Amino acid sequence: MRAPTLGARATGVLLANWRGQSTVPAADLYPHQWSWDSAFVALGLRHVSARRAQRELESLFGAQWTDGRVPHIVFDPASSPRAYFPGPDFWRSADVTGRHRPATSGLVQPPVHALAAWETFRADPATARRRGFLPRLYPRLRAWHRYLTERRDLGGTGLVGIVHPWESGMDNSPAWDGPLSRVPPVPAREFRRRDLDHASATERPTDLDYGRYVRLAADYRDSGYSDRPERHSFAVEDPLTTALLAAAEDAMAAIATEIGADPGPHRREVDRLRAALVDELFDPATGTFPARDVHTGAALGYGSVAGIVPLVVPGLPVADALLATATGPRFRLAELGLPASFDLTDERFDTSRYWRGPAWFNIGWLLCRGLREHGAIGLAGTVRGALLRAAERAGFREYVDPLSGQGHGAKDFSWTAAVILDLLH
Ligand code: 2M8
Repeated sequence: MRAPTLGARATGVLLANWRGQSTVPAADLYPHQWSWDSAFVALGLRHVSARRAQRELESLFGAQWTDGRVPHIVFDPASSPRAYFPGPDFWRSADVTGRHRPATSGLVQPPVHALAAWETFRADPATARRRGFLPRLYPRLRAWHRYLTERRDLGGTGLVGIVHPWESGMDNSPAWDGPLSRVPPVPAREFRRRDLDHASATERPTDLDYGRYVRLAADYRDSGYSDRPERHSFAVEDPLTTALLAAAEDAMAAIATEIGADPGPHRREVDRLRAALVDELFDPATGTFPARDVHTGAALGYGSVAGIVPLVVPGLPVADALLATATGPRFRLAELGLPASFDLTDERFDTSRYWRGPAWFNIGWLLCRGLREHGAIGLAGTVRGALLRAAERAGFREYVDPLSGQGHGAKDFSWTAAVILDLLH
């Protein structure tokens, strides 16, 4: 018998991680629904079952708060409350939402959802139209984006801000070391990490990082999830979140056109967000978009790959500078194909510790899209080929060493399988 193809194996992972209404990122390490994971999952799942991909996004938006926020975790009541820390008892979302089911966290994650919704629609317009997929999701997506632009403009500059490293999706990126160092950690004895039951401590954030994550999340919860910047010891204007919102607004223009709404406001949002990014964050000297600390004004993380992901924004006027950064010594993208999550030449670069260097498949997918968007077709092909080869060799790992391709983190990781499946189509 012939070995199953890469595509068949990717499909197998998505089927195994499906929980009836949504997909878990990884069975043991992440046994609930995560916000941006679901968006990437939908991008792959649409090739397996367009209906299931639609459900993935609908179930996530079913947990949306009345203020518009889409929580970063939606807890699966079928999974033990102790399977993941911090679990539902920590976040106490019902105190704010008044709803006990579903229990959620109160943080958010990068807004890739409208883009995923549009791509999901395109995979099977007939089923989507029959189910009223886009007309039902559109007002929810609008409320989500409004939450980000109104409540999360923490610096008053038009950029989108985050109040916790978990919101960046790139939890322990060296970019956050500075602002995080000001946060008094909760002592490690006061909480029990569950991630270390399933993953090697050398590949995860440290206990000190976790103590600070817990402090920030507890303070946010205790403030009733208030978004006033002075309430937050960690407040950062984030290029990844802002760029993905711009790309999402571009998708919203397409969605609006499809359902007979006015695409104009969405196009203007793309223009506004693009201008805010370029005017406020772009650094010509380093050819990248560093994040910015709202409290000190300091530029953070010139080395984060988040600074080149704004290539996904259509019509970005500084795309050439980002391309030069991507292919220069700090990322060596043309040579490696795999996108390091942090500057290879920085002393904090680490080949195997989570978001401090390893290459991630969702970031690779976003870069492929952004490179194509700006005409760098050859480089997009190089990245695609490297991602496929890495998955072929290492399996659907959570992340890989960008230099050797060796796999790390969770196995059978959903978004890895999903974006690989999408890249095969
Ligand atoms: C990681 O983050 C969670 C917290 O949200 C964790 O470490 O427990 C990050 O890689 C994040 O980007 C991802 O969405 C999540 C689930 O895959 O795991």
